[in-house]
Amino acid sequence: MRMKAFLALGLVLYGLLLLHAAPAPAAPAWRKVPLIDVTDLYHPPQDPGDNLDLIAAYALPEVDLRAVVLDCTAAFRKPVADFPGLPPDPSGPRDPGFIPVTQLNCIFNRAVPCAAAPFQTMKSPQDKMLDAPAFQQQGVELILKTLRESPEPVQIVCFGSARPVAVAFNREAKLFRNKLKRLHLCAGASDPGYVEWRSNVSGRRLVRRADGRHRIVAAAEVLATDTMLPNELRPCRVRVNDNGTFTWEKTTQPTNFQIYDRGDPKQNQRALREALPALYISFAP
Ligand SMILES: [Ca+2]
Repeated sequence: MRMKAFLALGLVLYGLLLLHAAPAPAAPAWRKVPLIDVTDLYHPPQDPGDNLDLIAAYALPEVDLRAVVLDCTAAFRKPVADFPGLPPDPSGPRDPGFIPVTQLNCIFNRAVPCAAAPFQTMKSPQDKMLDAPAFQQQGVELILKTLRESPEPVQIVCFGSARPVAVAFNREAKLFRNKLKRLHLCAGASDPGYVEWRSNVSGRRLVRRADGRHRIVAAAEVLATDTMLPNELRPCRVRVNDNGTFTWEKTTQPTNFQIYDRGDPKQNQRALREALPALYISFAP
């Protein structure tokens, strides 16, 4: 995932997080998690992580995927992408990933609605982007429609920039307060360096089996001989810098913020390199 619009949106992101008066309780194991997937998925592909994230949203039985919102940025639609702060990328042009979403709807026999969000950056943290072209309004409207029509609060995973969510919030903040259960942001950067944390796979555990293999398994499938690797949301305090970086620390005090704690990053990376392919191979549409 690229930093892109995060740099200008820090205050909005954390304003959104503040919507939650208290951490939401985990959904019962028998109940699917209603979910909106906001992704900077392009076609042709740009970052294969977005394709794999979306496959997981379709394939995991714990997830009820309600909508896909394509968060694409104008600079990446050019033959040579020229987003400020990133090296020129001559492998374009790219467009919103409607084709891979259509392929997944076919493969998984689903009809998940999909729409594109605005391509331009917000003019201010309060921007509702009502002046964006009609085609690009549809992603924002799809978020609001999905929240509005859901009988239960919905979770949003955000693997692109937070722009579509921020704009939707700016338009209907009350709806978000009533219908957004949890917003999972892959955003910003924390010390040391740029370590990016991906959203958890709901209700699953990353384990090292007795024979040394790493696997992502349902909680009920954890064996007594398994070693559980850290992979939990922890209450934290956050300090955001103007350039989009942030620092955080665990807290036992009341807080609206949580962060994924995965222990030693290198150990986690080694485990996921083995466990993630095994998880994807297990998917059977
Ligand atoms: Ca991404």
